[in-house]
Amino acid sequence: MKTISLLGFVAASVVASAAPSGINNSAATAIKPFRPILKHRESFLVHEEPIALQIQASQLSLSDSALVGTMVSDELKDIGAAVLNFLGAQYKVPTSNMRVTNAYTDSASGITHVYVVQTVNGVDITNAVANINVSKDKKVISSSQCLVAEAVLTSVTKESPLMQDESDLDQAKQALALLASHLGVPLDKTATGAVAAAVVTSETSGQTYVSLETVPDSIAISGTATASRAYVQQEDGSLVSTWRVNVEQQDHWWNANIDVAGGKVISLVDWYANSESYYVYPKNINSPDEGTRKMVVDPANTDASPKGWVTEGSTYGNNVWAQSNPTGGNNWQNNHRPKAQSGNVFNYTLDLSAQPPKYVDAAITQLFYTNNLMHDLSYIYGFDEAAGNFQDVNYSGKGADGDAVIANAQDGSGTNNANFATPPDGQRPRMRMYVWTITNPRRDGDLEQDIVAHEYTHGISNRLTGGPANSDCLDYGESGGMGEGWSDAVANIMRLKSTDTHSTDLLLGDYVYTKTIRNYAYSTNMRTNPSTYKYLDRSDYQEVHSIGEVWAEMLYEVMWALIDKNGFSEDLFAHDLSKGNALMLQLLLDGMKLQPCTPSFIDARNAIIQAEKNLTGGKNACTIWGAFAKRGLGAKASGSDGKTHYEDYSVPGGC
Ligand SMILES: *[C@@H]1O[C@H](CO)[C@@H](O)[C@H](O)[C@H]1NC(C)=O
Ligand SMILES: *[C@@H]1O[C@H](CO)[C@@H](O)[C@H](O)[C@H]1NC(C)=O
Ligand SMILES: *[C@@H]1O[C@H](CO)[C@@H](O)[C@H](O)[C@H]1NC(C)=O
Ligand SMILES: *[C@@H]1O[C@H](CO)[C@@H](O)[C@H](O)[C@H]1NC(C)=O
Ligand SMILES: CC(=O)N[C@H]1CO[C@H](CO)[C@@H](O)[C@@H]1O
Ligand SMILES: [Ca+2]
Ligand SMILES: [Zn+2]
Repeated sequence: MKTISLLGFVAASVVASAAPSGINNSAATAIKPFRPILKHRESFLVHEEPIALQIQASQLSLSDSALVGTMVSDELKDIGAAVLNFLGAQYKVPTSNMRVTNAYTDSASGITHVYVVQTVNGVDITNAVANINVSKDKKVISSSQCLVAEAVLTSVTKESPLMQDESDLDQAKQALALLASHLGVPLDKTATGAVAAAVVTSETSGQTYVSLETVPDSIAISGTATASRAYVQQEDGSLVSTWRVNVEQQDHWWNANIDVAGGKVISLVDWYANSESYYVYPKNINSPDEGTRKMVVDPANTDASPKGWVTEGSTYGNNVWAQSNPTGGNNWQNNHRPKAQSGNVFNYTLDLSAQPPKYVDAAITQLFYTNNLMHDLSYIYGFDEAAGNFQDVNYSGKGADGDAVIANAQDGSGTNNANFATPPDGQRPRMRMYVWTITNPRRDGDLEQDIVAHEYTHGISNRLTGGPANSDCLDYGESGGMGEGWSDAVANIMRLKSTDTHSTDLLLGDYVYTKTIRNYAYSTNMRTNPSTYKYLDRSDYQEVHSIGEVWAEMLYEVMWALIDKNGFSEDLFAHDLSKGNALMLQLLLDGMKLQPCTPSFIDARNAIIQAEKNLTGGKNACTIWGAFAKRGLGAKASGSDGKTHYEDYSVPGGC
């Protein structure tokens, strides 16, 4: 493994050590909400022909408990009753086994929303629900439901829904104890015995539940919890009788369903916004030069990061551990990380007129955010677990795990640079971001997306070229140069805006360095950026960053040619491959997987052409050839490391 830096002219002084051992497994063990994924859940139905409800004013003999309480008008009650009849007829389920939990008419749209839950033995089946939308003229315009079939309902043994005796109170306590173990704060027998339990009837809802008192603080901050009877349908639609236990902790408010007989937690919901918020420069703002920070809520992509980005309350999670490292040393596990406010809110002051150490928490947050963005984006485009990506836990079971990125903000081992070290799959890569001394106050690379994107892309290209286990494929010469080039190219794709045109030039590192850190701006104008294939023969173009600049410029041409032909996607995360910029990113990653170890420019170009052929059947082949040919890497170009590079400006026959 070697450490690859952003710039050629500053050598990185510290070589990354092998993956540290003894890593905390907390990313894997954090308590996360879950629920049965119902196989029979019906997707949201919009009724093209709205279905008229049979409203029979006040004539339906529904028991009071089937309708919501005092806030509901007679008209809503009639609609509610008619909705229950509609569901009963439509899905062949007994209306006596349903109740309306809410019904209200939206004052703007005039649509009435009716929410229904199924019941058995007078107890709610918490996840057997239906939502029905009713138009002003009392027609069902749309609906969704995951109701339990009648046969399942009748199979449930009759039992008393009310908790009247000692054995019920005891079960409620056992349910609390089972939840406590699940939450990692077990209650022993004595502590369970010390919990006081009593049956209470709510004055507002009339519902009966067990109130649990003298609960240890570790489980419930208030010392109290509640438990009530419920049923839950499992993935296959069968029912399990549960206790629904509600406890509030410091940073969570759990509502759990516990199968006491089976000794396990069936579902777990966190009423605390199970969310993550970051006050950061969002993905369309490359640096402080382009705009201000915003609160970004729940940015994690659910395919790429199904359990979110944050493990718990600080800047570490399954994809990246971000921390400061002012000494520049090799330790990182116990380095400083900002602590989030309750509910994973990361919001720290950033005064750009101060020196970077003054805003280190904002910097670490930004670095954490951008690394996770890179993880999710590259995952969507095929740098996933099987392809050797960077994750502590590989949810698919594919690829090697235990290799989330170590990302050091304001690392003290250097200045005016950044670097990334990529060991093989299963070992942690390390990103080090430095402070830049060009300006006063100094500027922090953590705040500049193109720099972080450049570094992360070293990880992508190294793991994808030659397979996840081989990190030795992009070492020096043309392949090492293209390693730099792909990193600039991905940074460019990410920062391009819908308002940009051919006359927009992109300057890598322009926030920290105040101008481009490369020889030329990235531009489709031959005068602004004259780089061509022949440059690889120049004595001043033997260093990887210079070679990479030529490659990135060619890719910049390809990107624009694809955008010209196919249009621009505002959101790369939508993975809309019919658009030029998204297609470009896809072809780059696909090409990396196809190309050989230590590829030449010609190999890498051919891999991109082949990837495109495989993806679209070659619809853009001539477009891509044209863009490469513009910079001298046309059909008859030849050359490789140690050999003369012959330019060619032609495209293959047939184009
Ligand atoms: C109707 O209800 C569904 C949930 O079942 C909801 O997602 C949808 O937005 C509602 N439609 C209208 C038109 O209000
Ligand atoms: C490791 O986990 C423990 C709790 O299990 C936690 O206190 C500690 O901070 C974790 N280490 C890191 C580096 O976050
Ligand atoms: C961020 O925190 C500051 C206080 O430090 C607060 O004034 C501001 O409203 C918060 N911003 C957001 C978007 O929550
Ligand atoms: C070719 O494309 C198909 C989908 O069109 C994809 O499944 C396959 O992985 C691709 N193969 C290569 C070698 O890129
Ligand atoms: C090859 C490898 O390490 N696979 C692991 C992927 O992750 C799963 C779950 O974390 C492990 O069980 C596998 O061993
Ligand atoms: Ca991995
Ligand atoms: Zn680099």
